[in-house]
Amino acid sequence: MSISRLLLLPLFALLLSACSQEAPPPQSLAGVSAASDLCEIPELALDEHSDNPLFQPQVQTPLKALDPLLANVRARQTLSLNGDWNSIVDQLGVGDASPLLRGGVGENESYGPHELLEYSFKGQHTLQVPGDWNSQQESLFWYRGIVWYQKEFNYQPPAGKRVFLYFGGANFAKDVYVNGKLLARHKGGFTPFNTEVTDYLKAGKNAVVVKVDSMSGADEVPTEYNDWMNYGGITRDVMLVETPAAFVRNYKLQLAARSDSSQKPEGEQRIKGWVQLDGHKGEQSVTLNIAEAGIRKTFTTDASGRAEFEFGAELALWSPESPKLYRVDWRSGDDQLSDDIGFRHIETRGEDILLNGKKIFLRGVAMHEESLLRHGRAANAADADAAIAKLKDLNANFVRLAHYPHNEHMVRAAERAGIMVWAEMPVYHNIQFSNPCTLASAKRQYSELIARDQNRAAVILWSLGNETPDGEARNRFFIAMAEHVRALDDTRPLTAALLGFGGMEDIGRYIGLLLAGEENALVGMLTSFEPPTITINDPLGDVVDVLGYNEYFGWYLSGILTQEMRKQGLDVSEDQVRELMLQEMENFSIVTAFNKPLVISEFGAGAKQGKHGGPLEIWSEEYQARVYRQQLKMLRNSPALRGLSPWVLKDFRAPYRLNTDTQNYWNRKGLLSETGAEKLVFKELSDYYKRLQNPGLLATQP
Ligand code: GCB
Repeated sequence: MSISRLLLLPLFALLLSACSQEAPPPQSLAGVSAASDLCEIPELALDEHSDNPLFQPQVQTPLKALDPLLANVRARQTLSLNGDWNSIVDQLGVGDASPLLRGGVGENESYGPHELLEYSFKGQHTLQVPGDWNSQQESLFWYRGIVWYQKEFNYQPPAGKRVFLYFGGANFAKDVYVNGKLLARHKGGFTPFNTEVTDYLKAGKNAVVVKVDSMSGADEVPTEYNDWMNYGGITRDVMLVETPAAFVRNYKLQLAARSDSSQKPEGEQRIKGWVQLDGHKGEQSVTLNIAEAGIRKTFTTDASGRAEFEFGAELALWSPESPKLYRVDWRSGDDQLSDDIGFRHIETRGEDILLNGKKIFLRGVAMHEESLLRHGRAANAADADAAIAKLKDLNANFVRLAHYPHNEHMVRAAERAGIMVWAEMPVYHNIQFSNPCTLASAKRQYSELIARDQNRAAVILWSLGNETPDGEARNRFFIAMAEHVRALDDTRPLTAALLGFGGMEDIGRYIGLLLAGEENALVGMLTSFEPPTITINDPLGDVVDVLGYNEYFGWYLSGILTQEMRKQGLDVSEDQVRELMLQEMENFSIVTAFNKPLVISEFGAGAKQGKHGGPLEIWSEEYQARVYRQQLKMLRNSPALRGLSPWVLKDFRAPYRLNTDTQNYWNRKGLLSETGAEKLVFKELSDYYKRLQNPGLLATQP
């Protein structure tokens, strides 16, 4: 083929087209926020059954809206509803209504020997809560749809107290019935919610029924089309939470952003925040006690129960080296609530990330919420401890909790262990960026996450999304999201994992010319060129504070380039391209069009643990380790680099991965196998991070 054709390789048209099925036409930003209420209209039951006389669709409307989230529920008096729940699989979605279902499964009717009722929880089907159904029953492994859950329990409602039913998370849409009444509806698989049940519980036997639908829908966050298993079910803790009639519902207690306290004396730390009561009458006083720091303050709320405050304090600051937490006690009337809270500053300045005013380098890894102790979703403190132990073995100080909010056990364990956290919303690839309901859903889920984690010093970054294709609607969506998140929390930088194709064609040309030069001495002699520079220029970079960037030069790119070169008539083998890519990668550099810190939020390669082979053998542990070695050398050329979270800690379930020989529906890019066995690459990365810990090395120059 001619060199000139090679120079014009449209290499990334291929990749771009995969991501560019643009959503409906853009709307004005004003329309986007104003229309969000529309999304609260309950969905009608399925019309496709309307010609079936036995199925009478009913509009099921919850009796009330969800109550604002209760903070730190595990520090309160609770009754756990974890354990075995009865279950009914409802593949056709008929459980909501039919004359033979007498109002639907949620009503939890019982029947006598002469009555016909076409559902019952009395069969032998149970599911463990918390837990996903896919990994509990073989017959449910691939199931995506509706399962009804039922739990009966004895309870004596405590006199004078209020009771809330709290869910740590359940995937995806839920209708919650208490003693036959539909009380609450929630959408979103990874954030907590609660509903007050004081008036709906009785002394003695009570029942909670939850309809869980694991299908999210094209207009939701996330959609169905993701590179991870859509684990369905009540995947996190469920409990009843008891409170006094008036109580502390939530609070924010963190150091003020430094810019915010710039008027204050140099070096003084300032705690800034708010407390929100529930059930109070008029103004009310609230006391905050942080005994170890000698802090005792009394605030008076306004009539809505809210008090805002800011005051100076002398505190030992939280950091990975010293993850100091203070016992914090709130008191108001009959209520008392304690928490363990760390205080630290996190900010960016130019290309640096500063923790407590000092430059840091994030030595991390990305992980999905999968247990290291068994198959399926991670759900409890033991799962969190197992993950933290591995992060420590890796000499990491940072974790990207991809691609959605992980459970609270994990975030709190990270905080105790001094692991900094990147928290993320599942705005993944292409969602309906122009749809106001999609934006409303993303905003609401972010509000729920912030309401849960705003006091966690470990959380240093709020990520808005992952690999979203550039476009006007997408940009407006993220501007609105960023505004929303910053209004709720201005103390943490925002990030997102960006796509960036600036420079990719240069890589193609560079590798192509080297190959052509190997074949043709004249080309080799006449060609002189510089190794490529990849420029991150996604306009989303303007919106966020820290630039995440995902790249797979040592993995996908060589395969794509080979195909493209062959299409252009160049007779190359994938081996040749891979070898050259791996040799040359260390000369590439990644720069950004923004004066902001860069975190390589993903890079990686697949390997089947136990498979060994030569340095070019795909799926071998050796090849994966080689990709890491070359990647790490390459990253020395990136002046803005301030952290890494390679993909990914452990092999994870992914129906996307159809190579039944080596993948078998697992994404094999883990440093650990699906059972937690270390691959060669684990040591490669842990040794590298060990070297970075060495104070003799400049933290920002790997
Ligand atoms: C990515 C995605 C991640 C995938 C990964 C892969 O860029 O962000 O969700 O799992 O690549 O393995 O291809």
